[in-house]
Amino acid sequence: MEKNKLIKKLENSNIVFFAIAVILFWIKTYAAYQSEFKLGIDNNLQKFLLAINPISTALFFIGLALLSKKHAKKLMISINFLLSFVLYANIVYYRFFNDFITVPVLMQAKSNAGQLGDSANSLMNLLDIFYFTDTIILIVLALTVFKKAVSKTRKSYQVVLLLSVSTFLFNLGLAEKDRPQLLSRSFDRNYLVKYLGAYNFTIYDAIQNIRTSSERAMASSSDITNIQNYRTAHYAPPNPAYFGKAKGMNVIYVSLESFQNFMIDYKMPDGQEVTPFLNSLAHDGSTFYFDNFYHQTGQGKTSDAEFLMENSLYPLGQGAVFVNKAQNTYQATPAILGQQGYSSAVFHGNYKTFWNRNVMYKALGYDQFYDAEYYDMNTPGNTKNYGMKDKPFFQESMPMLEGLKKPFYTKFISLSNHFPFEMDQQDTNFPAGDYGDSVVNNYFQSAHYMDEALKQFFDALKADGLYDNTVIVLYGDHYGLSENHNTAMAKVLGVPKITPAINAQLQEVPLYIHVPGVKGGVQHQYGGEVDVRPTLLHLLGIDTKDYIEFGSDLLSKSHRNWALFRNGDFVSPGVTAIGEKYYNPVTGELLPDQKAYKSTSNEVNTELQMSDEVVNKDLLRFYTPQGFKPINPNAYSYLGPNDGKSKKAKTKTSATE
Ligand code: GP9
Ligand code: MN
Repeated sequence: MEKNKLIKKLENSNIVFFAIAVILFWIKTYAAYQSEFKLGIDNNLQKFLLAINPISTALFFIGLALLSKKHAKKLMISINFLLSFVLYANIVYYRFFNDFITVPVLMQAKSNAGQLGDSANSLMNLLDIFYFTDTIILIVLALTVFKKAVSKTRKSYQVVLLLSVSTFLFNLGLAEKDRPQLLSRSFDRNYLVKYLGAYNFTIYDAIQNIRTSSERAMASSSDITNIQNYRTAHYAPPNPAYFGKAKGMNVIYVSLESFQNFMIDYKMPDGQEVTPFLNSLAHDGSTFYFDNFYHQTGQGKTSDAEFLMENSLYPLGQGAVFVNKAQNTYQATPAILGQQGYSSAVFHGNYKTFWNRNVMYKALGYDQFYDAEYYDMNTPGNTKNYGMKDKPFFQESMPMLEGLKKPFYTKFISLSNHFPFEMDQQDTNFPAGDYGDSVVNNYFQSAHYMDEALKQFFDALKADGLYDNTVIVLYGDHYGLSENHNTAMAKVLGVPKITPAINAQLQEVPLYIHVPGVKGGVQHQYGGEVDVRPTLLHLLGIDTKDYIEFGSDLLSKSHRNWALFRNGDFVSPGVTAIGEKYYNPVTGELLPDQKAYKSTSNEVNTELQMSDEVVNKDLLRFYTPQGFKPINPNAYSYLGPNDGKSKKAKTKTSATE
C-alpha cells in the first residue's frame, strides 16, 4: 500500500519526469561521444570531464521547461528533441569531415548548396534512430505513466538552474586546470568538445562569432603596428640566386584536388605507378619538387588553400574565409600583379557561387572567372561530382587561356579527384586499389586519371608555346582521405597502424614549381601553402617585404623550416607536434623532453592569432604596402559567356531579316 502511494507520488511529479529526461539524455550523449567522435582522450581527468559534461547542458536546457507549469512535459520533449537534433547533425557532419559544425559552416551551406549534399544520405543509417530513442521514450512515458504528472511550483527551476551553473563551473574549472586558456586560445575544436561537450561547444561557437564580427567594428589603425613588427621580424629576404628569375613570365597555378603527397612514386602491387607524369616532374631536375610540404586548410577546404596561396595569410579556424570575410580588404597576388601589367583569370568547372568565389575573387583582384558556364557541362560523361572532369576541363580551357592578354596570372582548379573518388568506367583502365575500403580503392584510379589530365595539359602548353615562358605551380589543395580511412591507409603504407606522426605526414601535399630556364630538383625544406606566395613573388622579382604576410620564401636562405596546421599542431625536421604532444617524426615515438618544444607551440599559436587578427579585424584596410594601390572590388565584373550576347544576337537577326 505504502509502496503504491510512493509510486503514485512519483508518477504525479514533473520533476521525476525531468530527472528521467536528464538521465536518458546524458547516457545518449555519452554513448555518442564514445562511438562517433575521436576526441583524443588521454587522461582520467579528461575521461571524467567527458562523462560529466552533458549534465549541465541537460539541466539547463531541459530545465527551462520547468518554467511552464502547464506545458512542462511537452516543452521538455521539444527541447530534448532540439538538442538531439544538434547532436545528430554534428554526428553526420563528423562522419564526413572529422569536425564539428560551426556557425560559419551553417552560413556557407547556403552558398555551397549544402556541401554534404548527396553524401549526407550515405552517412546516415537506420541504427541512428538510437540518437532519438530518449525523445521517443519520453513521449511514451508522457502519454502513459506520467500522463497525470503536474508541476506544483516554478521554484524548482531555480534549484535546477543553480545545479546547472555549478556543475558547469566545476566542469570548466577542471578543464582549465588540464588545459589553461581553453576558451581564449583554442584552435582545435576537439579540445572544446572533449572538455565542455558538443552542446556547450555550439554555444561557445555562436558567442565567438558574435565576438569576431564586433572585433572588426572596434578595430583601429593602431592595431596593425603590432602585426607589422611581427612581420618585419620574420621576413625572409629573397635568395639572390632566384630573385627575379621569372620576371615578366606568365603564371599558371594548378590546384590538384584532394591530392596527397604519398601518391608520388607510389606503385600498385603489380608495379604500375599511379601518377607517372607527376613522378617524372619530381625527378626531372628542372622542376622544384617540395617533398616536405603541407596543406594548412581548415573548414574552407579548396578555398582555404586558395586563400593561403594568394594572400600568405592563414584561413580561419572556423568556416571558410572566402564565405565569411569576402568583404575585407586584401592585397592578393592577382591584384599585385595586375598593377604590374598582368591580366588574371581563374578556370574552374563548377558554378561560380561555390565557396562564394565570384565575390571573393573580386576582393583578390581577379580580372576574369571562367566558371562552369564556360564549359560544356551538358555532354554526358563530361561531368562528375561538382562539375567538369579534369580532361575535358583542361582541354576546353586552352582556347580561353590562349586568348588572355600576356603576361597572365592564372589559376586552374581541378575537380574530378574529389571524394568519393568514384570513376566512370569509360574513363579508366587503371586498377582500383584492394585495401578493403572503396573510397581508398577509388582514390588510386581517380588520381591516375588526374595525372593523365595534367600530362595532356602540359602537352597542350608545350604545343602552343606557352610552356617556355610560363611559371607553373602545382599544389595539392588538402587531404583527400580523412582519418576515417586510416585502417585502409595503414595497408596502403604498409605500416601496422597510422600513428599520430604518420597521420601528420599524411597531411603532406605535393608542391611543384617549374620556372623555364631555372634548374629545379627535389627540395626537402619544410613548408606549407602560406609560403608559396613570397616564393613566387620573389621569383617574379617582386620583393614582399612591405606586404603583411605570414609565410616565408621556400627558396630563401632564412626560410622558416616548419609547417603549422590550422589547429595549432606543427611539423618541423626534428619534431611533429600533435595536440601539444611532441613526437619523433621518424619513429613516431614521444620525444623524451616534452617541455623543450612548448615554446615552438607558443610561437605557432601567436602566429595563428596574429593572422586571425588581420582577417577578423580586417586590418589590411588600415595599411597599404609601398607601391600598391588599394583595389576596388566593385570595379570587377565576371560576365558569363552569354551575358550581353542576347542583344547582339537580336541585332544580327534583325539585320538579316
Ligand atoms: C568545388 C571544389 C571542391 O568547387 O573546390 O571543393 P572542396 O570540397 O574540395 O572544398
Ligand atoms: Mn578541394
